[in-house]
Amino acid sequence: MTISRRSFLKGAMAGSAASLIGPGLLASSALAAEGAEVGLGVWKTSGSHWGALNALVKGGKVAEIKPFGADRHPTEMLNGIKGLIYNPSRIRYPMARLEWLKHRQDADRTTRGDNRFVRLTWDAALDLFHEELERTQTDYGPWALYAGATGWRQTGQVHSCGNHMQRAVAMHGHFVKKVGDYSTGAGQVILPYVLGSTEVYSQGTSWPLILENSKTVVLWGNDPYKNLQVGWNCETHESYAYLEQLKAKVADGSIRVISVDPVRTKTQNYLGCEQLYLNPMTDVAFMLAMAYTLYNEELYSQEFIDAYALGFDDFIAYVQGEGDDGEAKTPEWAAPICGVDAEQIRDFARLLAADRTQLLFGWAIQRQQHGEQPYWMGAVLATMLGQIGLPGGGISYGHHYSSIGVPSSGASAPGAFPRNVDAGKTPEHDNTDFQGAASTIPVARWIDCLLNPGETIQYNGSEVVFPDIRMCVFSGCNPWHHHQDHNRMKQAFRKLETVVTIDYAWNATCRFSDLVLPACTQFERNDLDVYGSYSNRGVLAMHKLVDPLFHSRSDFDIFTDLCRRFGRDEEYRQELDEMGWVKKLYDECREANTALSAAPGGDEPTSSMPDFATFWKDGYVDFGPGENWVRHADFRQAPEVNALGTPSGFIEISSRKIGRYEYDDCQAHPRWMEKAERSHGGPGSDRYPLWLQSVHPDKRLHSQMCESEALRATYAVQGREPIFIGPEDAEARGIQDGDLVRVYNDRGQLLAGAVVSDDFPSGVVRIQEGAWYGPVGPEIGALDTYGDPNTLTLDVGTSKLAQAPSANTCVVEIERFEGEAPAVTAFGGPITVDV
Ligand SMILES: Nc1nc2c(c(=O)[nH]1)N[C@H]1C(S)=C(S)[C@@H](COP(=O)(O)OP(=O)(O)OC[C@H]3O[C@@H](n4cnc5c(=O)[nH]c(N)nc54)[C@H](O)[C@@H]3O)O[C@H]1N2
Ligand SMILES: Nc1nc2c(c(=O)[nH]1)N[C@H]1C(S)=C(S)[C@@H](COP(=O)(O)OP(=O)(O)OC[C@H]3O[C@@H](n4cnc5c(=O)[nH]c(N)nc54)[C@H](O)[C@@H]3O)O[C@H]1N2
Ligand SMILES: [Mo]
Repeated sequence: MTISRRSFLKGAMAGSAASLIGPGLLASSALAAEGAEVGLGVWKTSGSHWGALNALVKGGKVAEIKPFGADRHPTEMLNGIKGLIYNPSRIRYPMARLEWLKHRQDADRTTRGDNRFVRLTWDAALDLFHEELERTQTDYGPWALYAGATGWRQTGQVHSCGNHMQRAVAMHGHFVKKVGDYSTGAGQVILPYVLGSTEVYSQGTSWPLILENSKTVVLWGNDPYKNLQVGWNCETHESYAYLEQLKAKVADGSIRVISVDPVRTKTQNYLGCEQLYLNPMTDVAFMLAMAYTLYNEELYSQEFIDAYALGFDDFIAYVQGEGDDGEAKTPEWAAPICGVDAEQIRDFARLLAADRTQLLFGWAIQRQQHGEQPYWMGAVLATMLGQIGLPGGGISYGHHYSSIGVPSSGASAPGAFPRNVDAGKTPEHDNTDFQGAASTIPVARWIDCLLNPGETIQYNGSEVVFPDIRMCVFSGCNPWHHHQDHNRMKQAFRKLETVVTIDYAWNATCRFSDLVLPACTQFERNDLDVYGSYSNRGVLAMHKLVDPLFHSRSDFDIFTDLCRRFGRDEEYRQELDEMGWVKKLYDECREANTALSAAPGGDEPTSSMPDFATFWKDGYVDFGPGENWVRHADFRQAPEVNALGTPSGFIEISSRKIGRYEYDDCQAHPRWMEKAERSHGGPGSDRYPLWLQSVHPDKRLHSQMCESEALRATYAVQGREPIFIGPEDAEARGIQDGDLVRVYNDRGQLLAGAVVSDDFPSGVVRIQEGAWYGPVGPEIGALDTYGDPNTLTLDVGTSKLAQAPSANTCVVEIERFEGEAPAVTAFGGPITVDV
């Protein structure tokens, strides 16, 4: 790693002004003043999805990272940050794909993915980007351009990179956008029909009230101890203090925690709680049998249903066997499907009805085919139990995410750099003719769209006609990790004339692009963000730690320069520079909070935030803790006044509206439906008997940090992504811990390193999502050398309702890999060639 001369000189010169605070003091006081550098370097404040932090910068290089003082439960992933900045996969220069540079739209697209690229100057690269936008708008119009970025761009409200890309591209012309996301695609569409809001992104009942009131807590397909390590804003991990208290209550028997999960999770091992195993993807069968038990043993609350819900009769008729299928959903019916004894199903239903029960659902069970159903069914069970709106009762769909459940401060959070064209302005190409096709597509169906332009699909009660996309722009997302079935993606990408990617890491999306622009990381620019995520505990200064590495630039800078090419750079940045924006967002936030804290009746504020200079010097402003809160308490108190956002205002156990859509795969009430493929005796299990779950990684944020070498070394096996497998399945295949294995199905094949673990039952294996895709070559079907599970996953919509991703519906087979293994191709950047 070389340090640029510019940053070295800057460091050397800054050394003359003396200011030094010892690291010990910093860590305890959480303060980090902007200071000059001498001897031991200077500590600065910054923040990330992995946590707010303090960084020691020495000689123009980040030397050490420590958690922010307010973070009492920092994640080990902080150790990966230095390796995220300094690693061989950083994008150094603007690059163009060799074939594409020579022949542009006439280039051979079957070589896309061969990773051969030519280095460009910034001017040449941005000219090309602009030319391609021009050509696409002129030759085809807005329906040919897809710029619906979706992904985990780094923290920082000024540099929110998806906003930068979309604003700049929108100032040039209109384009196809997306609706929904990969996280909660099914949940956020079904739950508004049932509970009146997406629920998944809503604040949940406060942890202290759960700890105080719940007798039973059910973690349903939910691993918060693993997944709370990262947050959408700069985390401070306050939830972990509550998990610690929960652990104590499990130990002294005052709360029973049960994890309904095929796998023994990290949370379960931490809490020392119970596991209820069930076969993967069979939750709905299990839950229907619970409903059967609650109903027939009269353990449900008819009173609550009468007062707060609609559509129970149709649903219960189906459960009782009076529906169209004529089959009663008895525990004996469910047992062979879900692999749980009928008596155990009954006992579980009785337990939940016996006392105050909080249901805490994770998101993975809706990231599978028919993912709408378990979420709907969860709401139905909670309604039957009658505890919705009580402290420590009812259902939550978010306590594993971004500090949901930590009381919110109630302060006003800072805004962001705008995503859209300013009001009253129009784009350069103001053509809004999408040729009868949709201008917005369900996010997980974009590969279908590339493969089948003109086709009509159903989505959430309406029809979507796929546009004819020729050009894509990606920023702040890595679709070549996040989307399912990479070999199908290869086929689809052969249709694309131009693919532009802006990133700091040379991941597989760069490999499959035509033009790649190097952004800098968040640690190479100034910004600000919320800390605490959903707790909204305060505002954090994100001080630039070091200068942009190599030829990288901030997204702000890159897109200002792109807009200069059509004469609208000043409009783009609203005549402010980076620090101008940081200050503007801070000052607006300060104003809003001053107004908020004005004493009732008078206009004197009771408190106010310090001025910008003080904030920037101190590194943060603390809003103070929030107050406890109970989800849906207002609805329970006065259902007519505080009606839900459903069509009726009540909880909808059956939905007439959904029924009217007449979808076969999402009907008027929740139902059990067999999956396209399923382990444990389900379809396809004769050839591929193992369920592959691709859950969220313990030591990464998706694909972010996979390139961080020291961190990767703590989990990789023979340099490959681990695949977790139970002892029984390993032994049956002659696989030992540490062996290299080939994992395959009809869609693809990959190499991974076996980790044999008792946490995994027979028929269940895990590769964590976000492993970098590293195919041996551009051919369809090529072996993936590192182990991205999306080489193998199924690319179908959850149903016609949500059309969400079904990544967790996937079966595979595994064999020991014999012979000489090909080298890992995922890391280290492009193969640089001359024209
Ligand atoms: N099989 C399977 N697949 C899944 C999932 C699963 O459970 N199983 N989960 C899905 C879910 S829930 C999600 S949210 C998605 C996540 O999918 P993504 O959000 O696409 O994944 P990330 O790896 O976070 O990708 C973010 C990319 O943005 C880049 N980036 C970060 N900051 C900046 C910036 O400031 N500027 C620029 N230009 N680039 C930046 C990073 O380097 C990285 O390449 O994956 C989905 N895919
Ligand atoms: N460390 C870390 N934390 C993260 C992220 C990350 O990348 N890294 N990503 C963040 C993001 S973007 C998101 S969307 C969330 C994701 O949050 P989730 O989607 O909830 O998380 P997962 O880890 O994929 O899965 C949670 C649990 O579901 C179980 N499960 C899977 N299928 C089934 C099933 O059919 N039935 C049952 N009962 N259980 C099942 C798995 O075994 C696992 O224990 O996490 C967030 N937190
Ligand atoms: Mo997500």
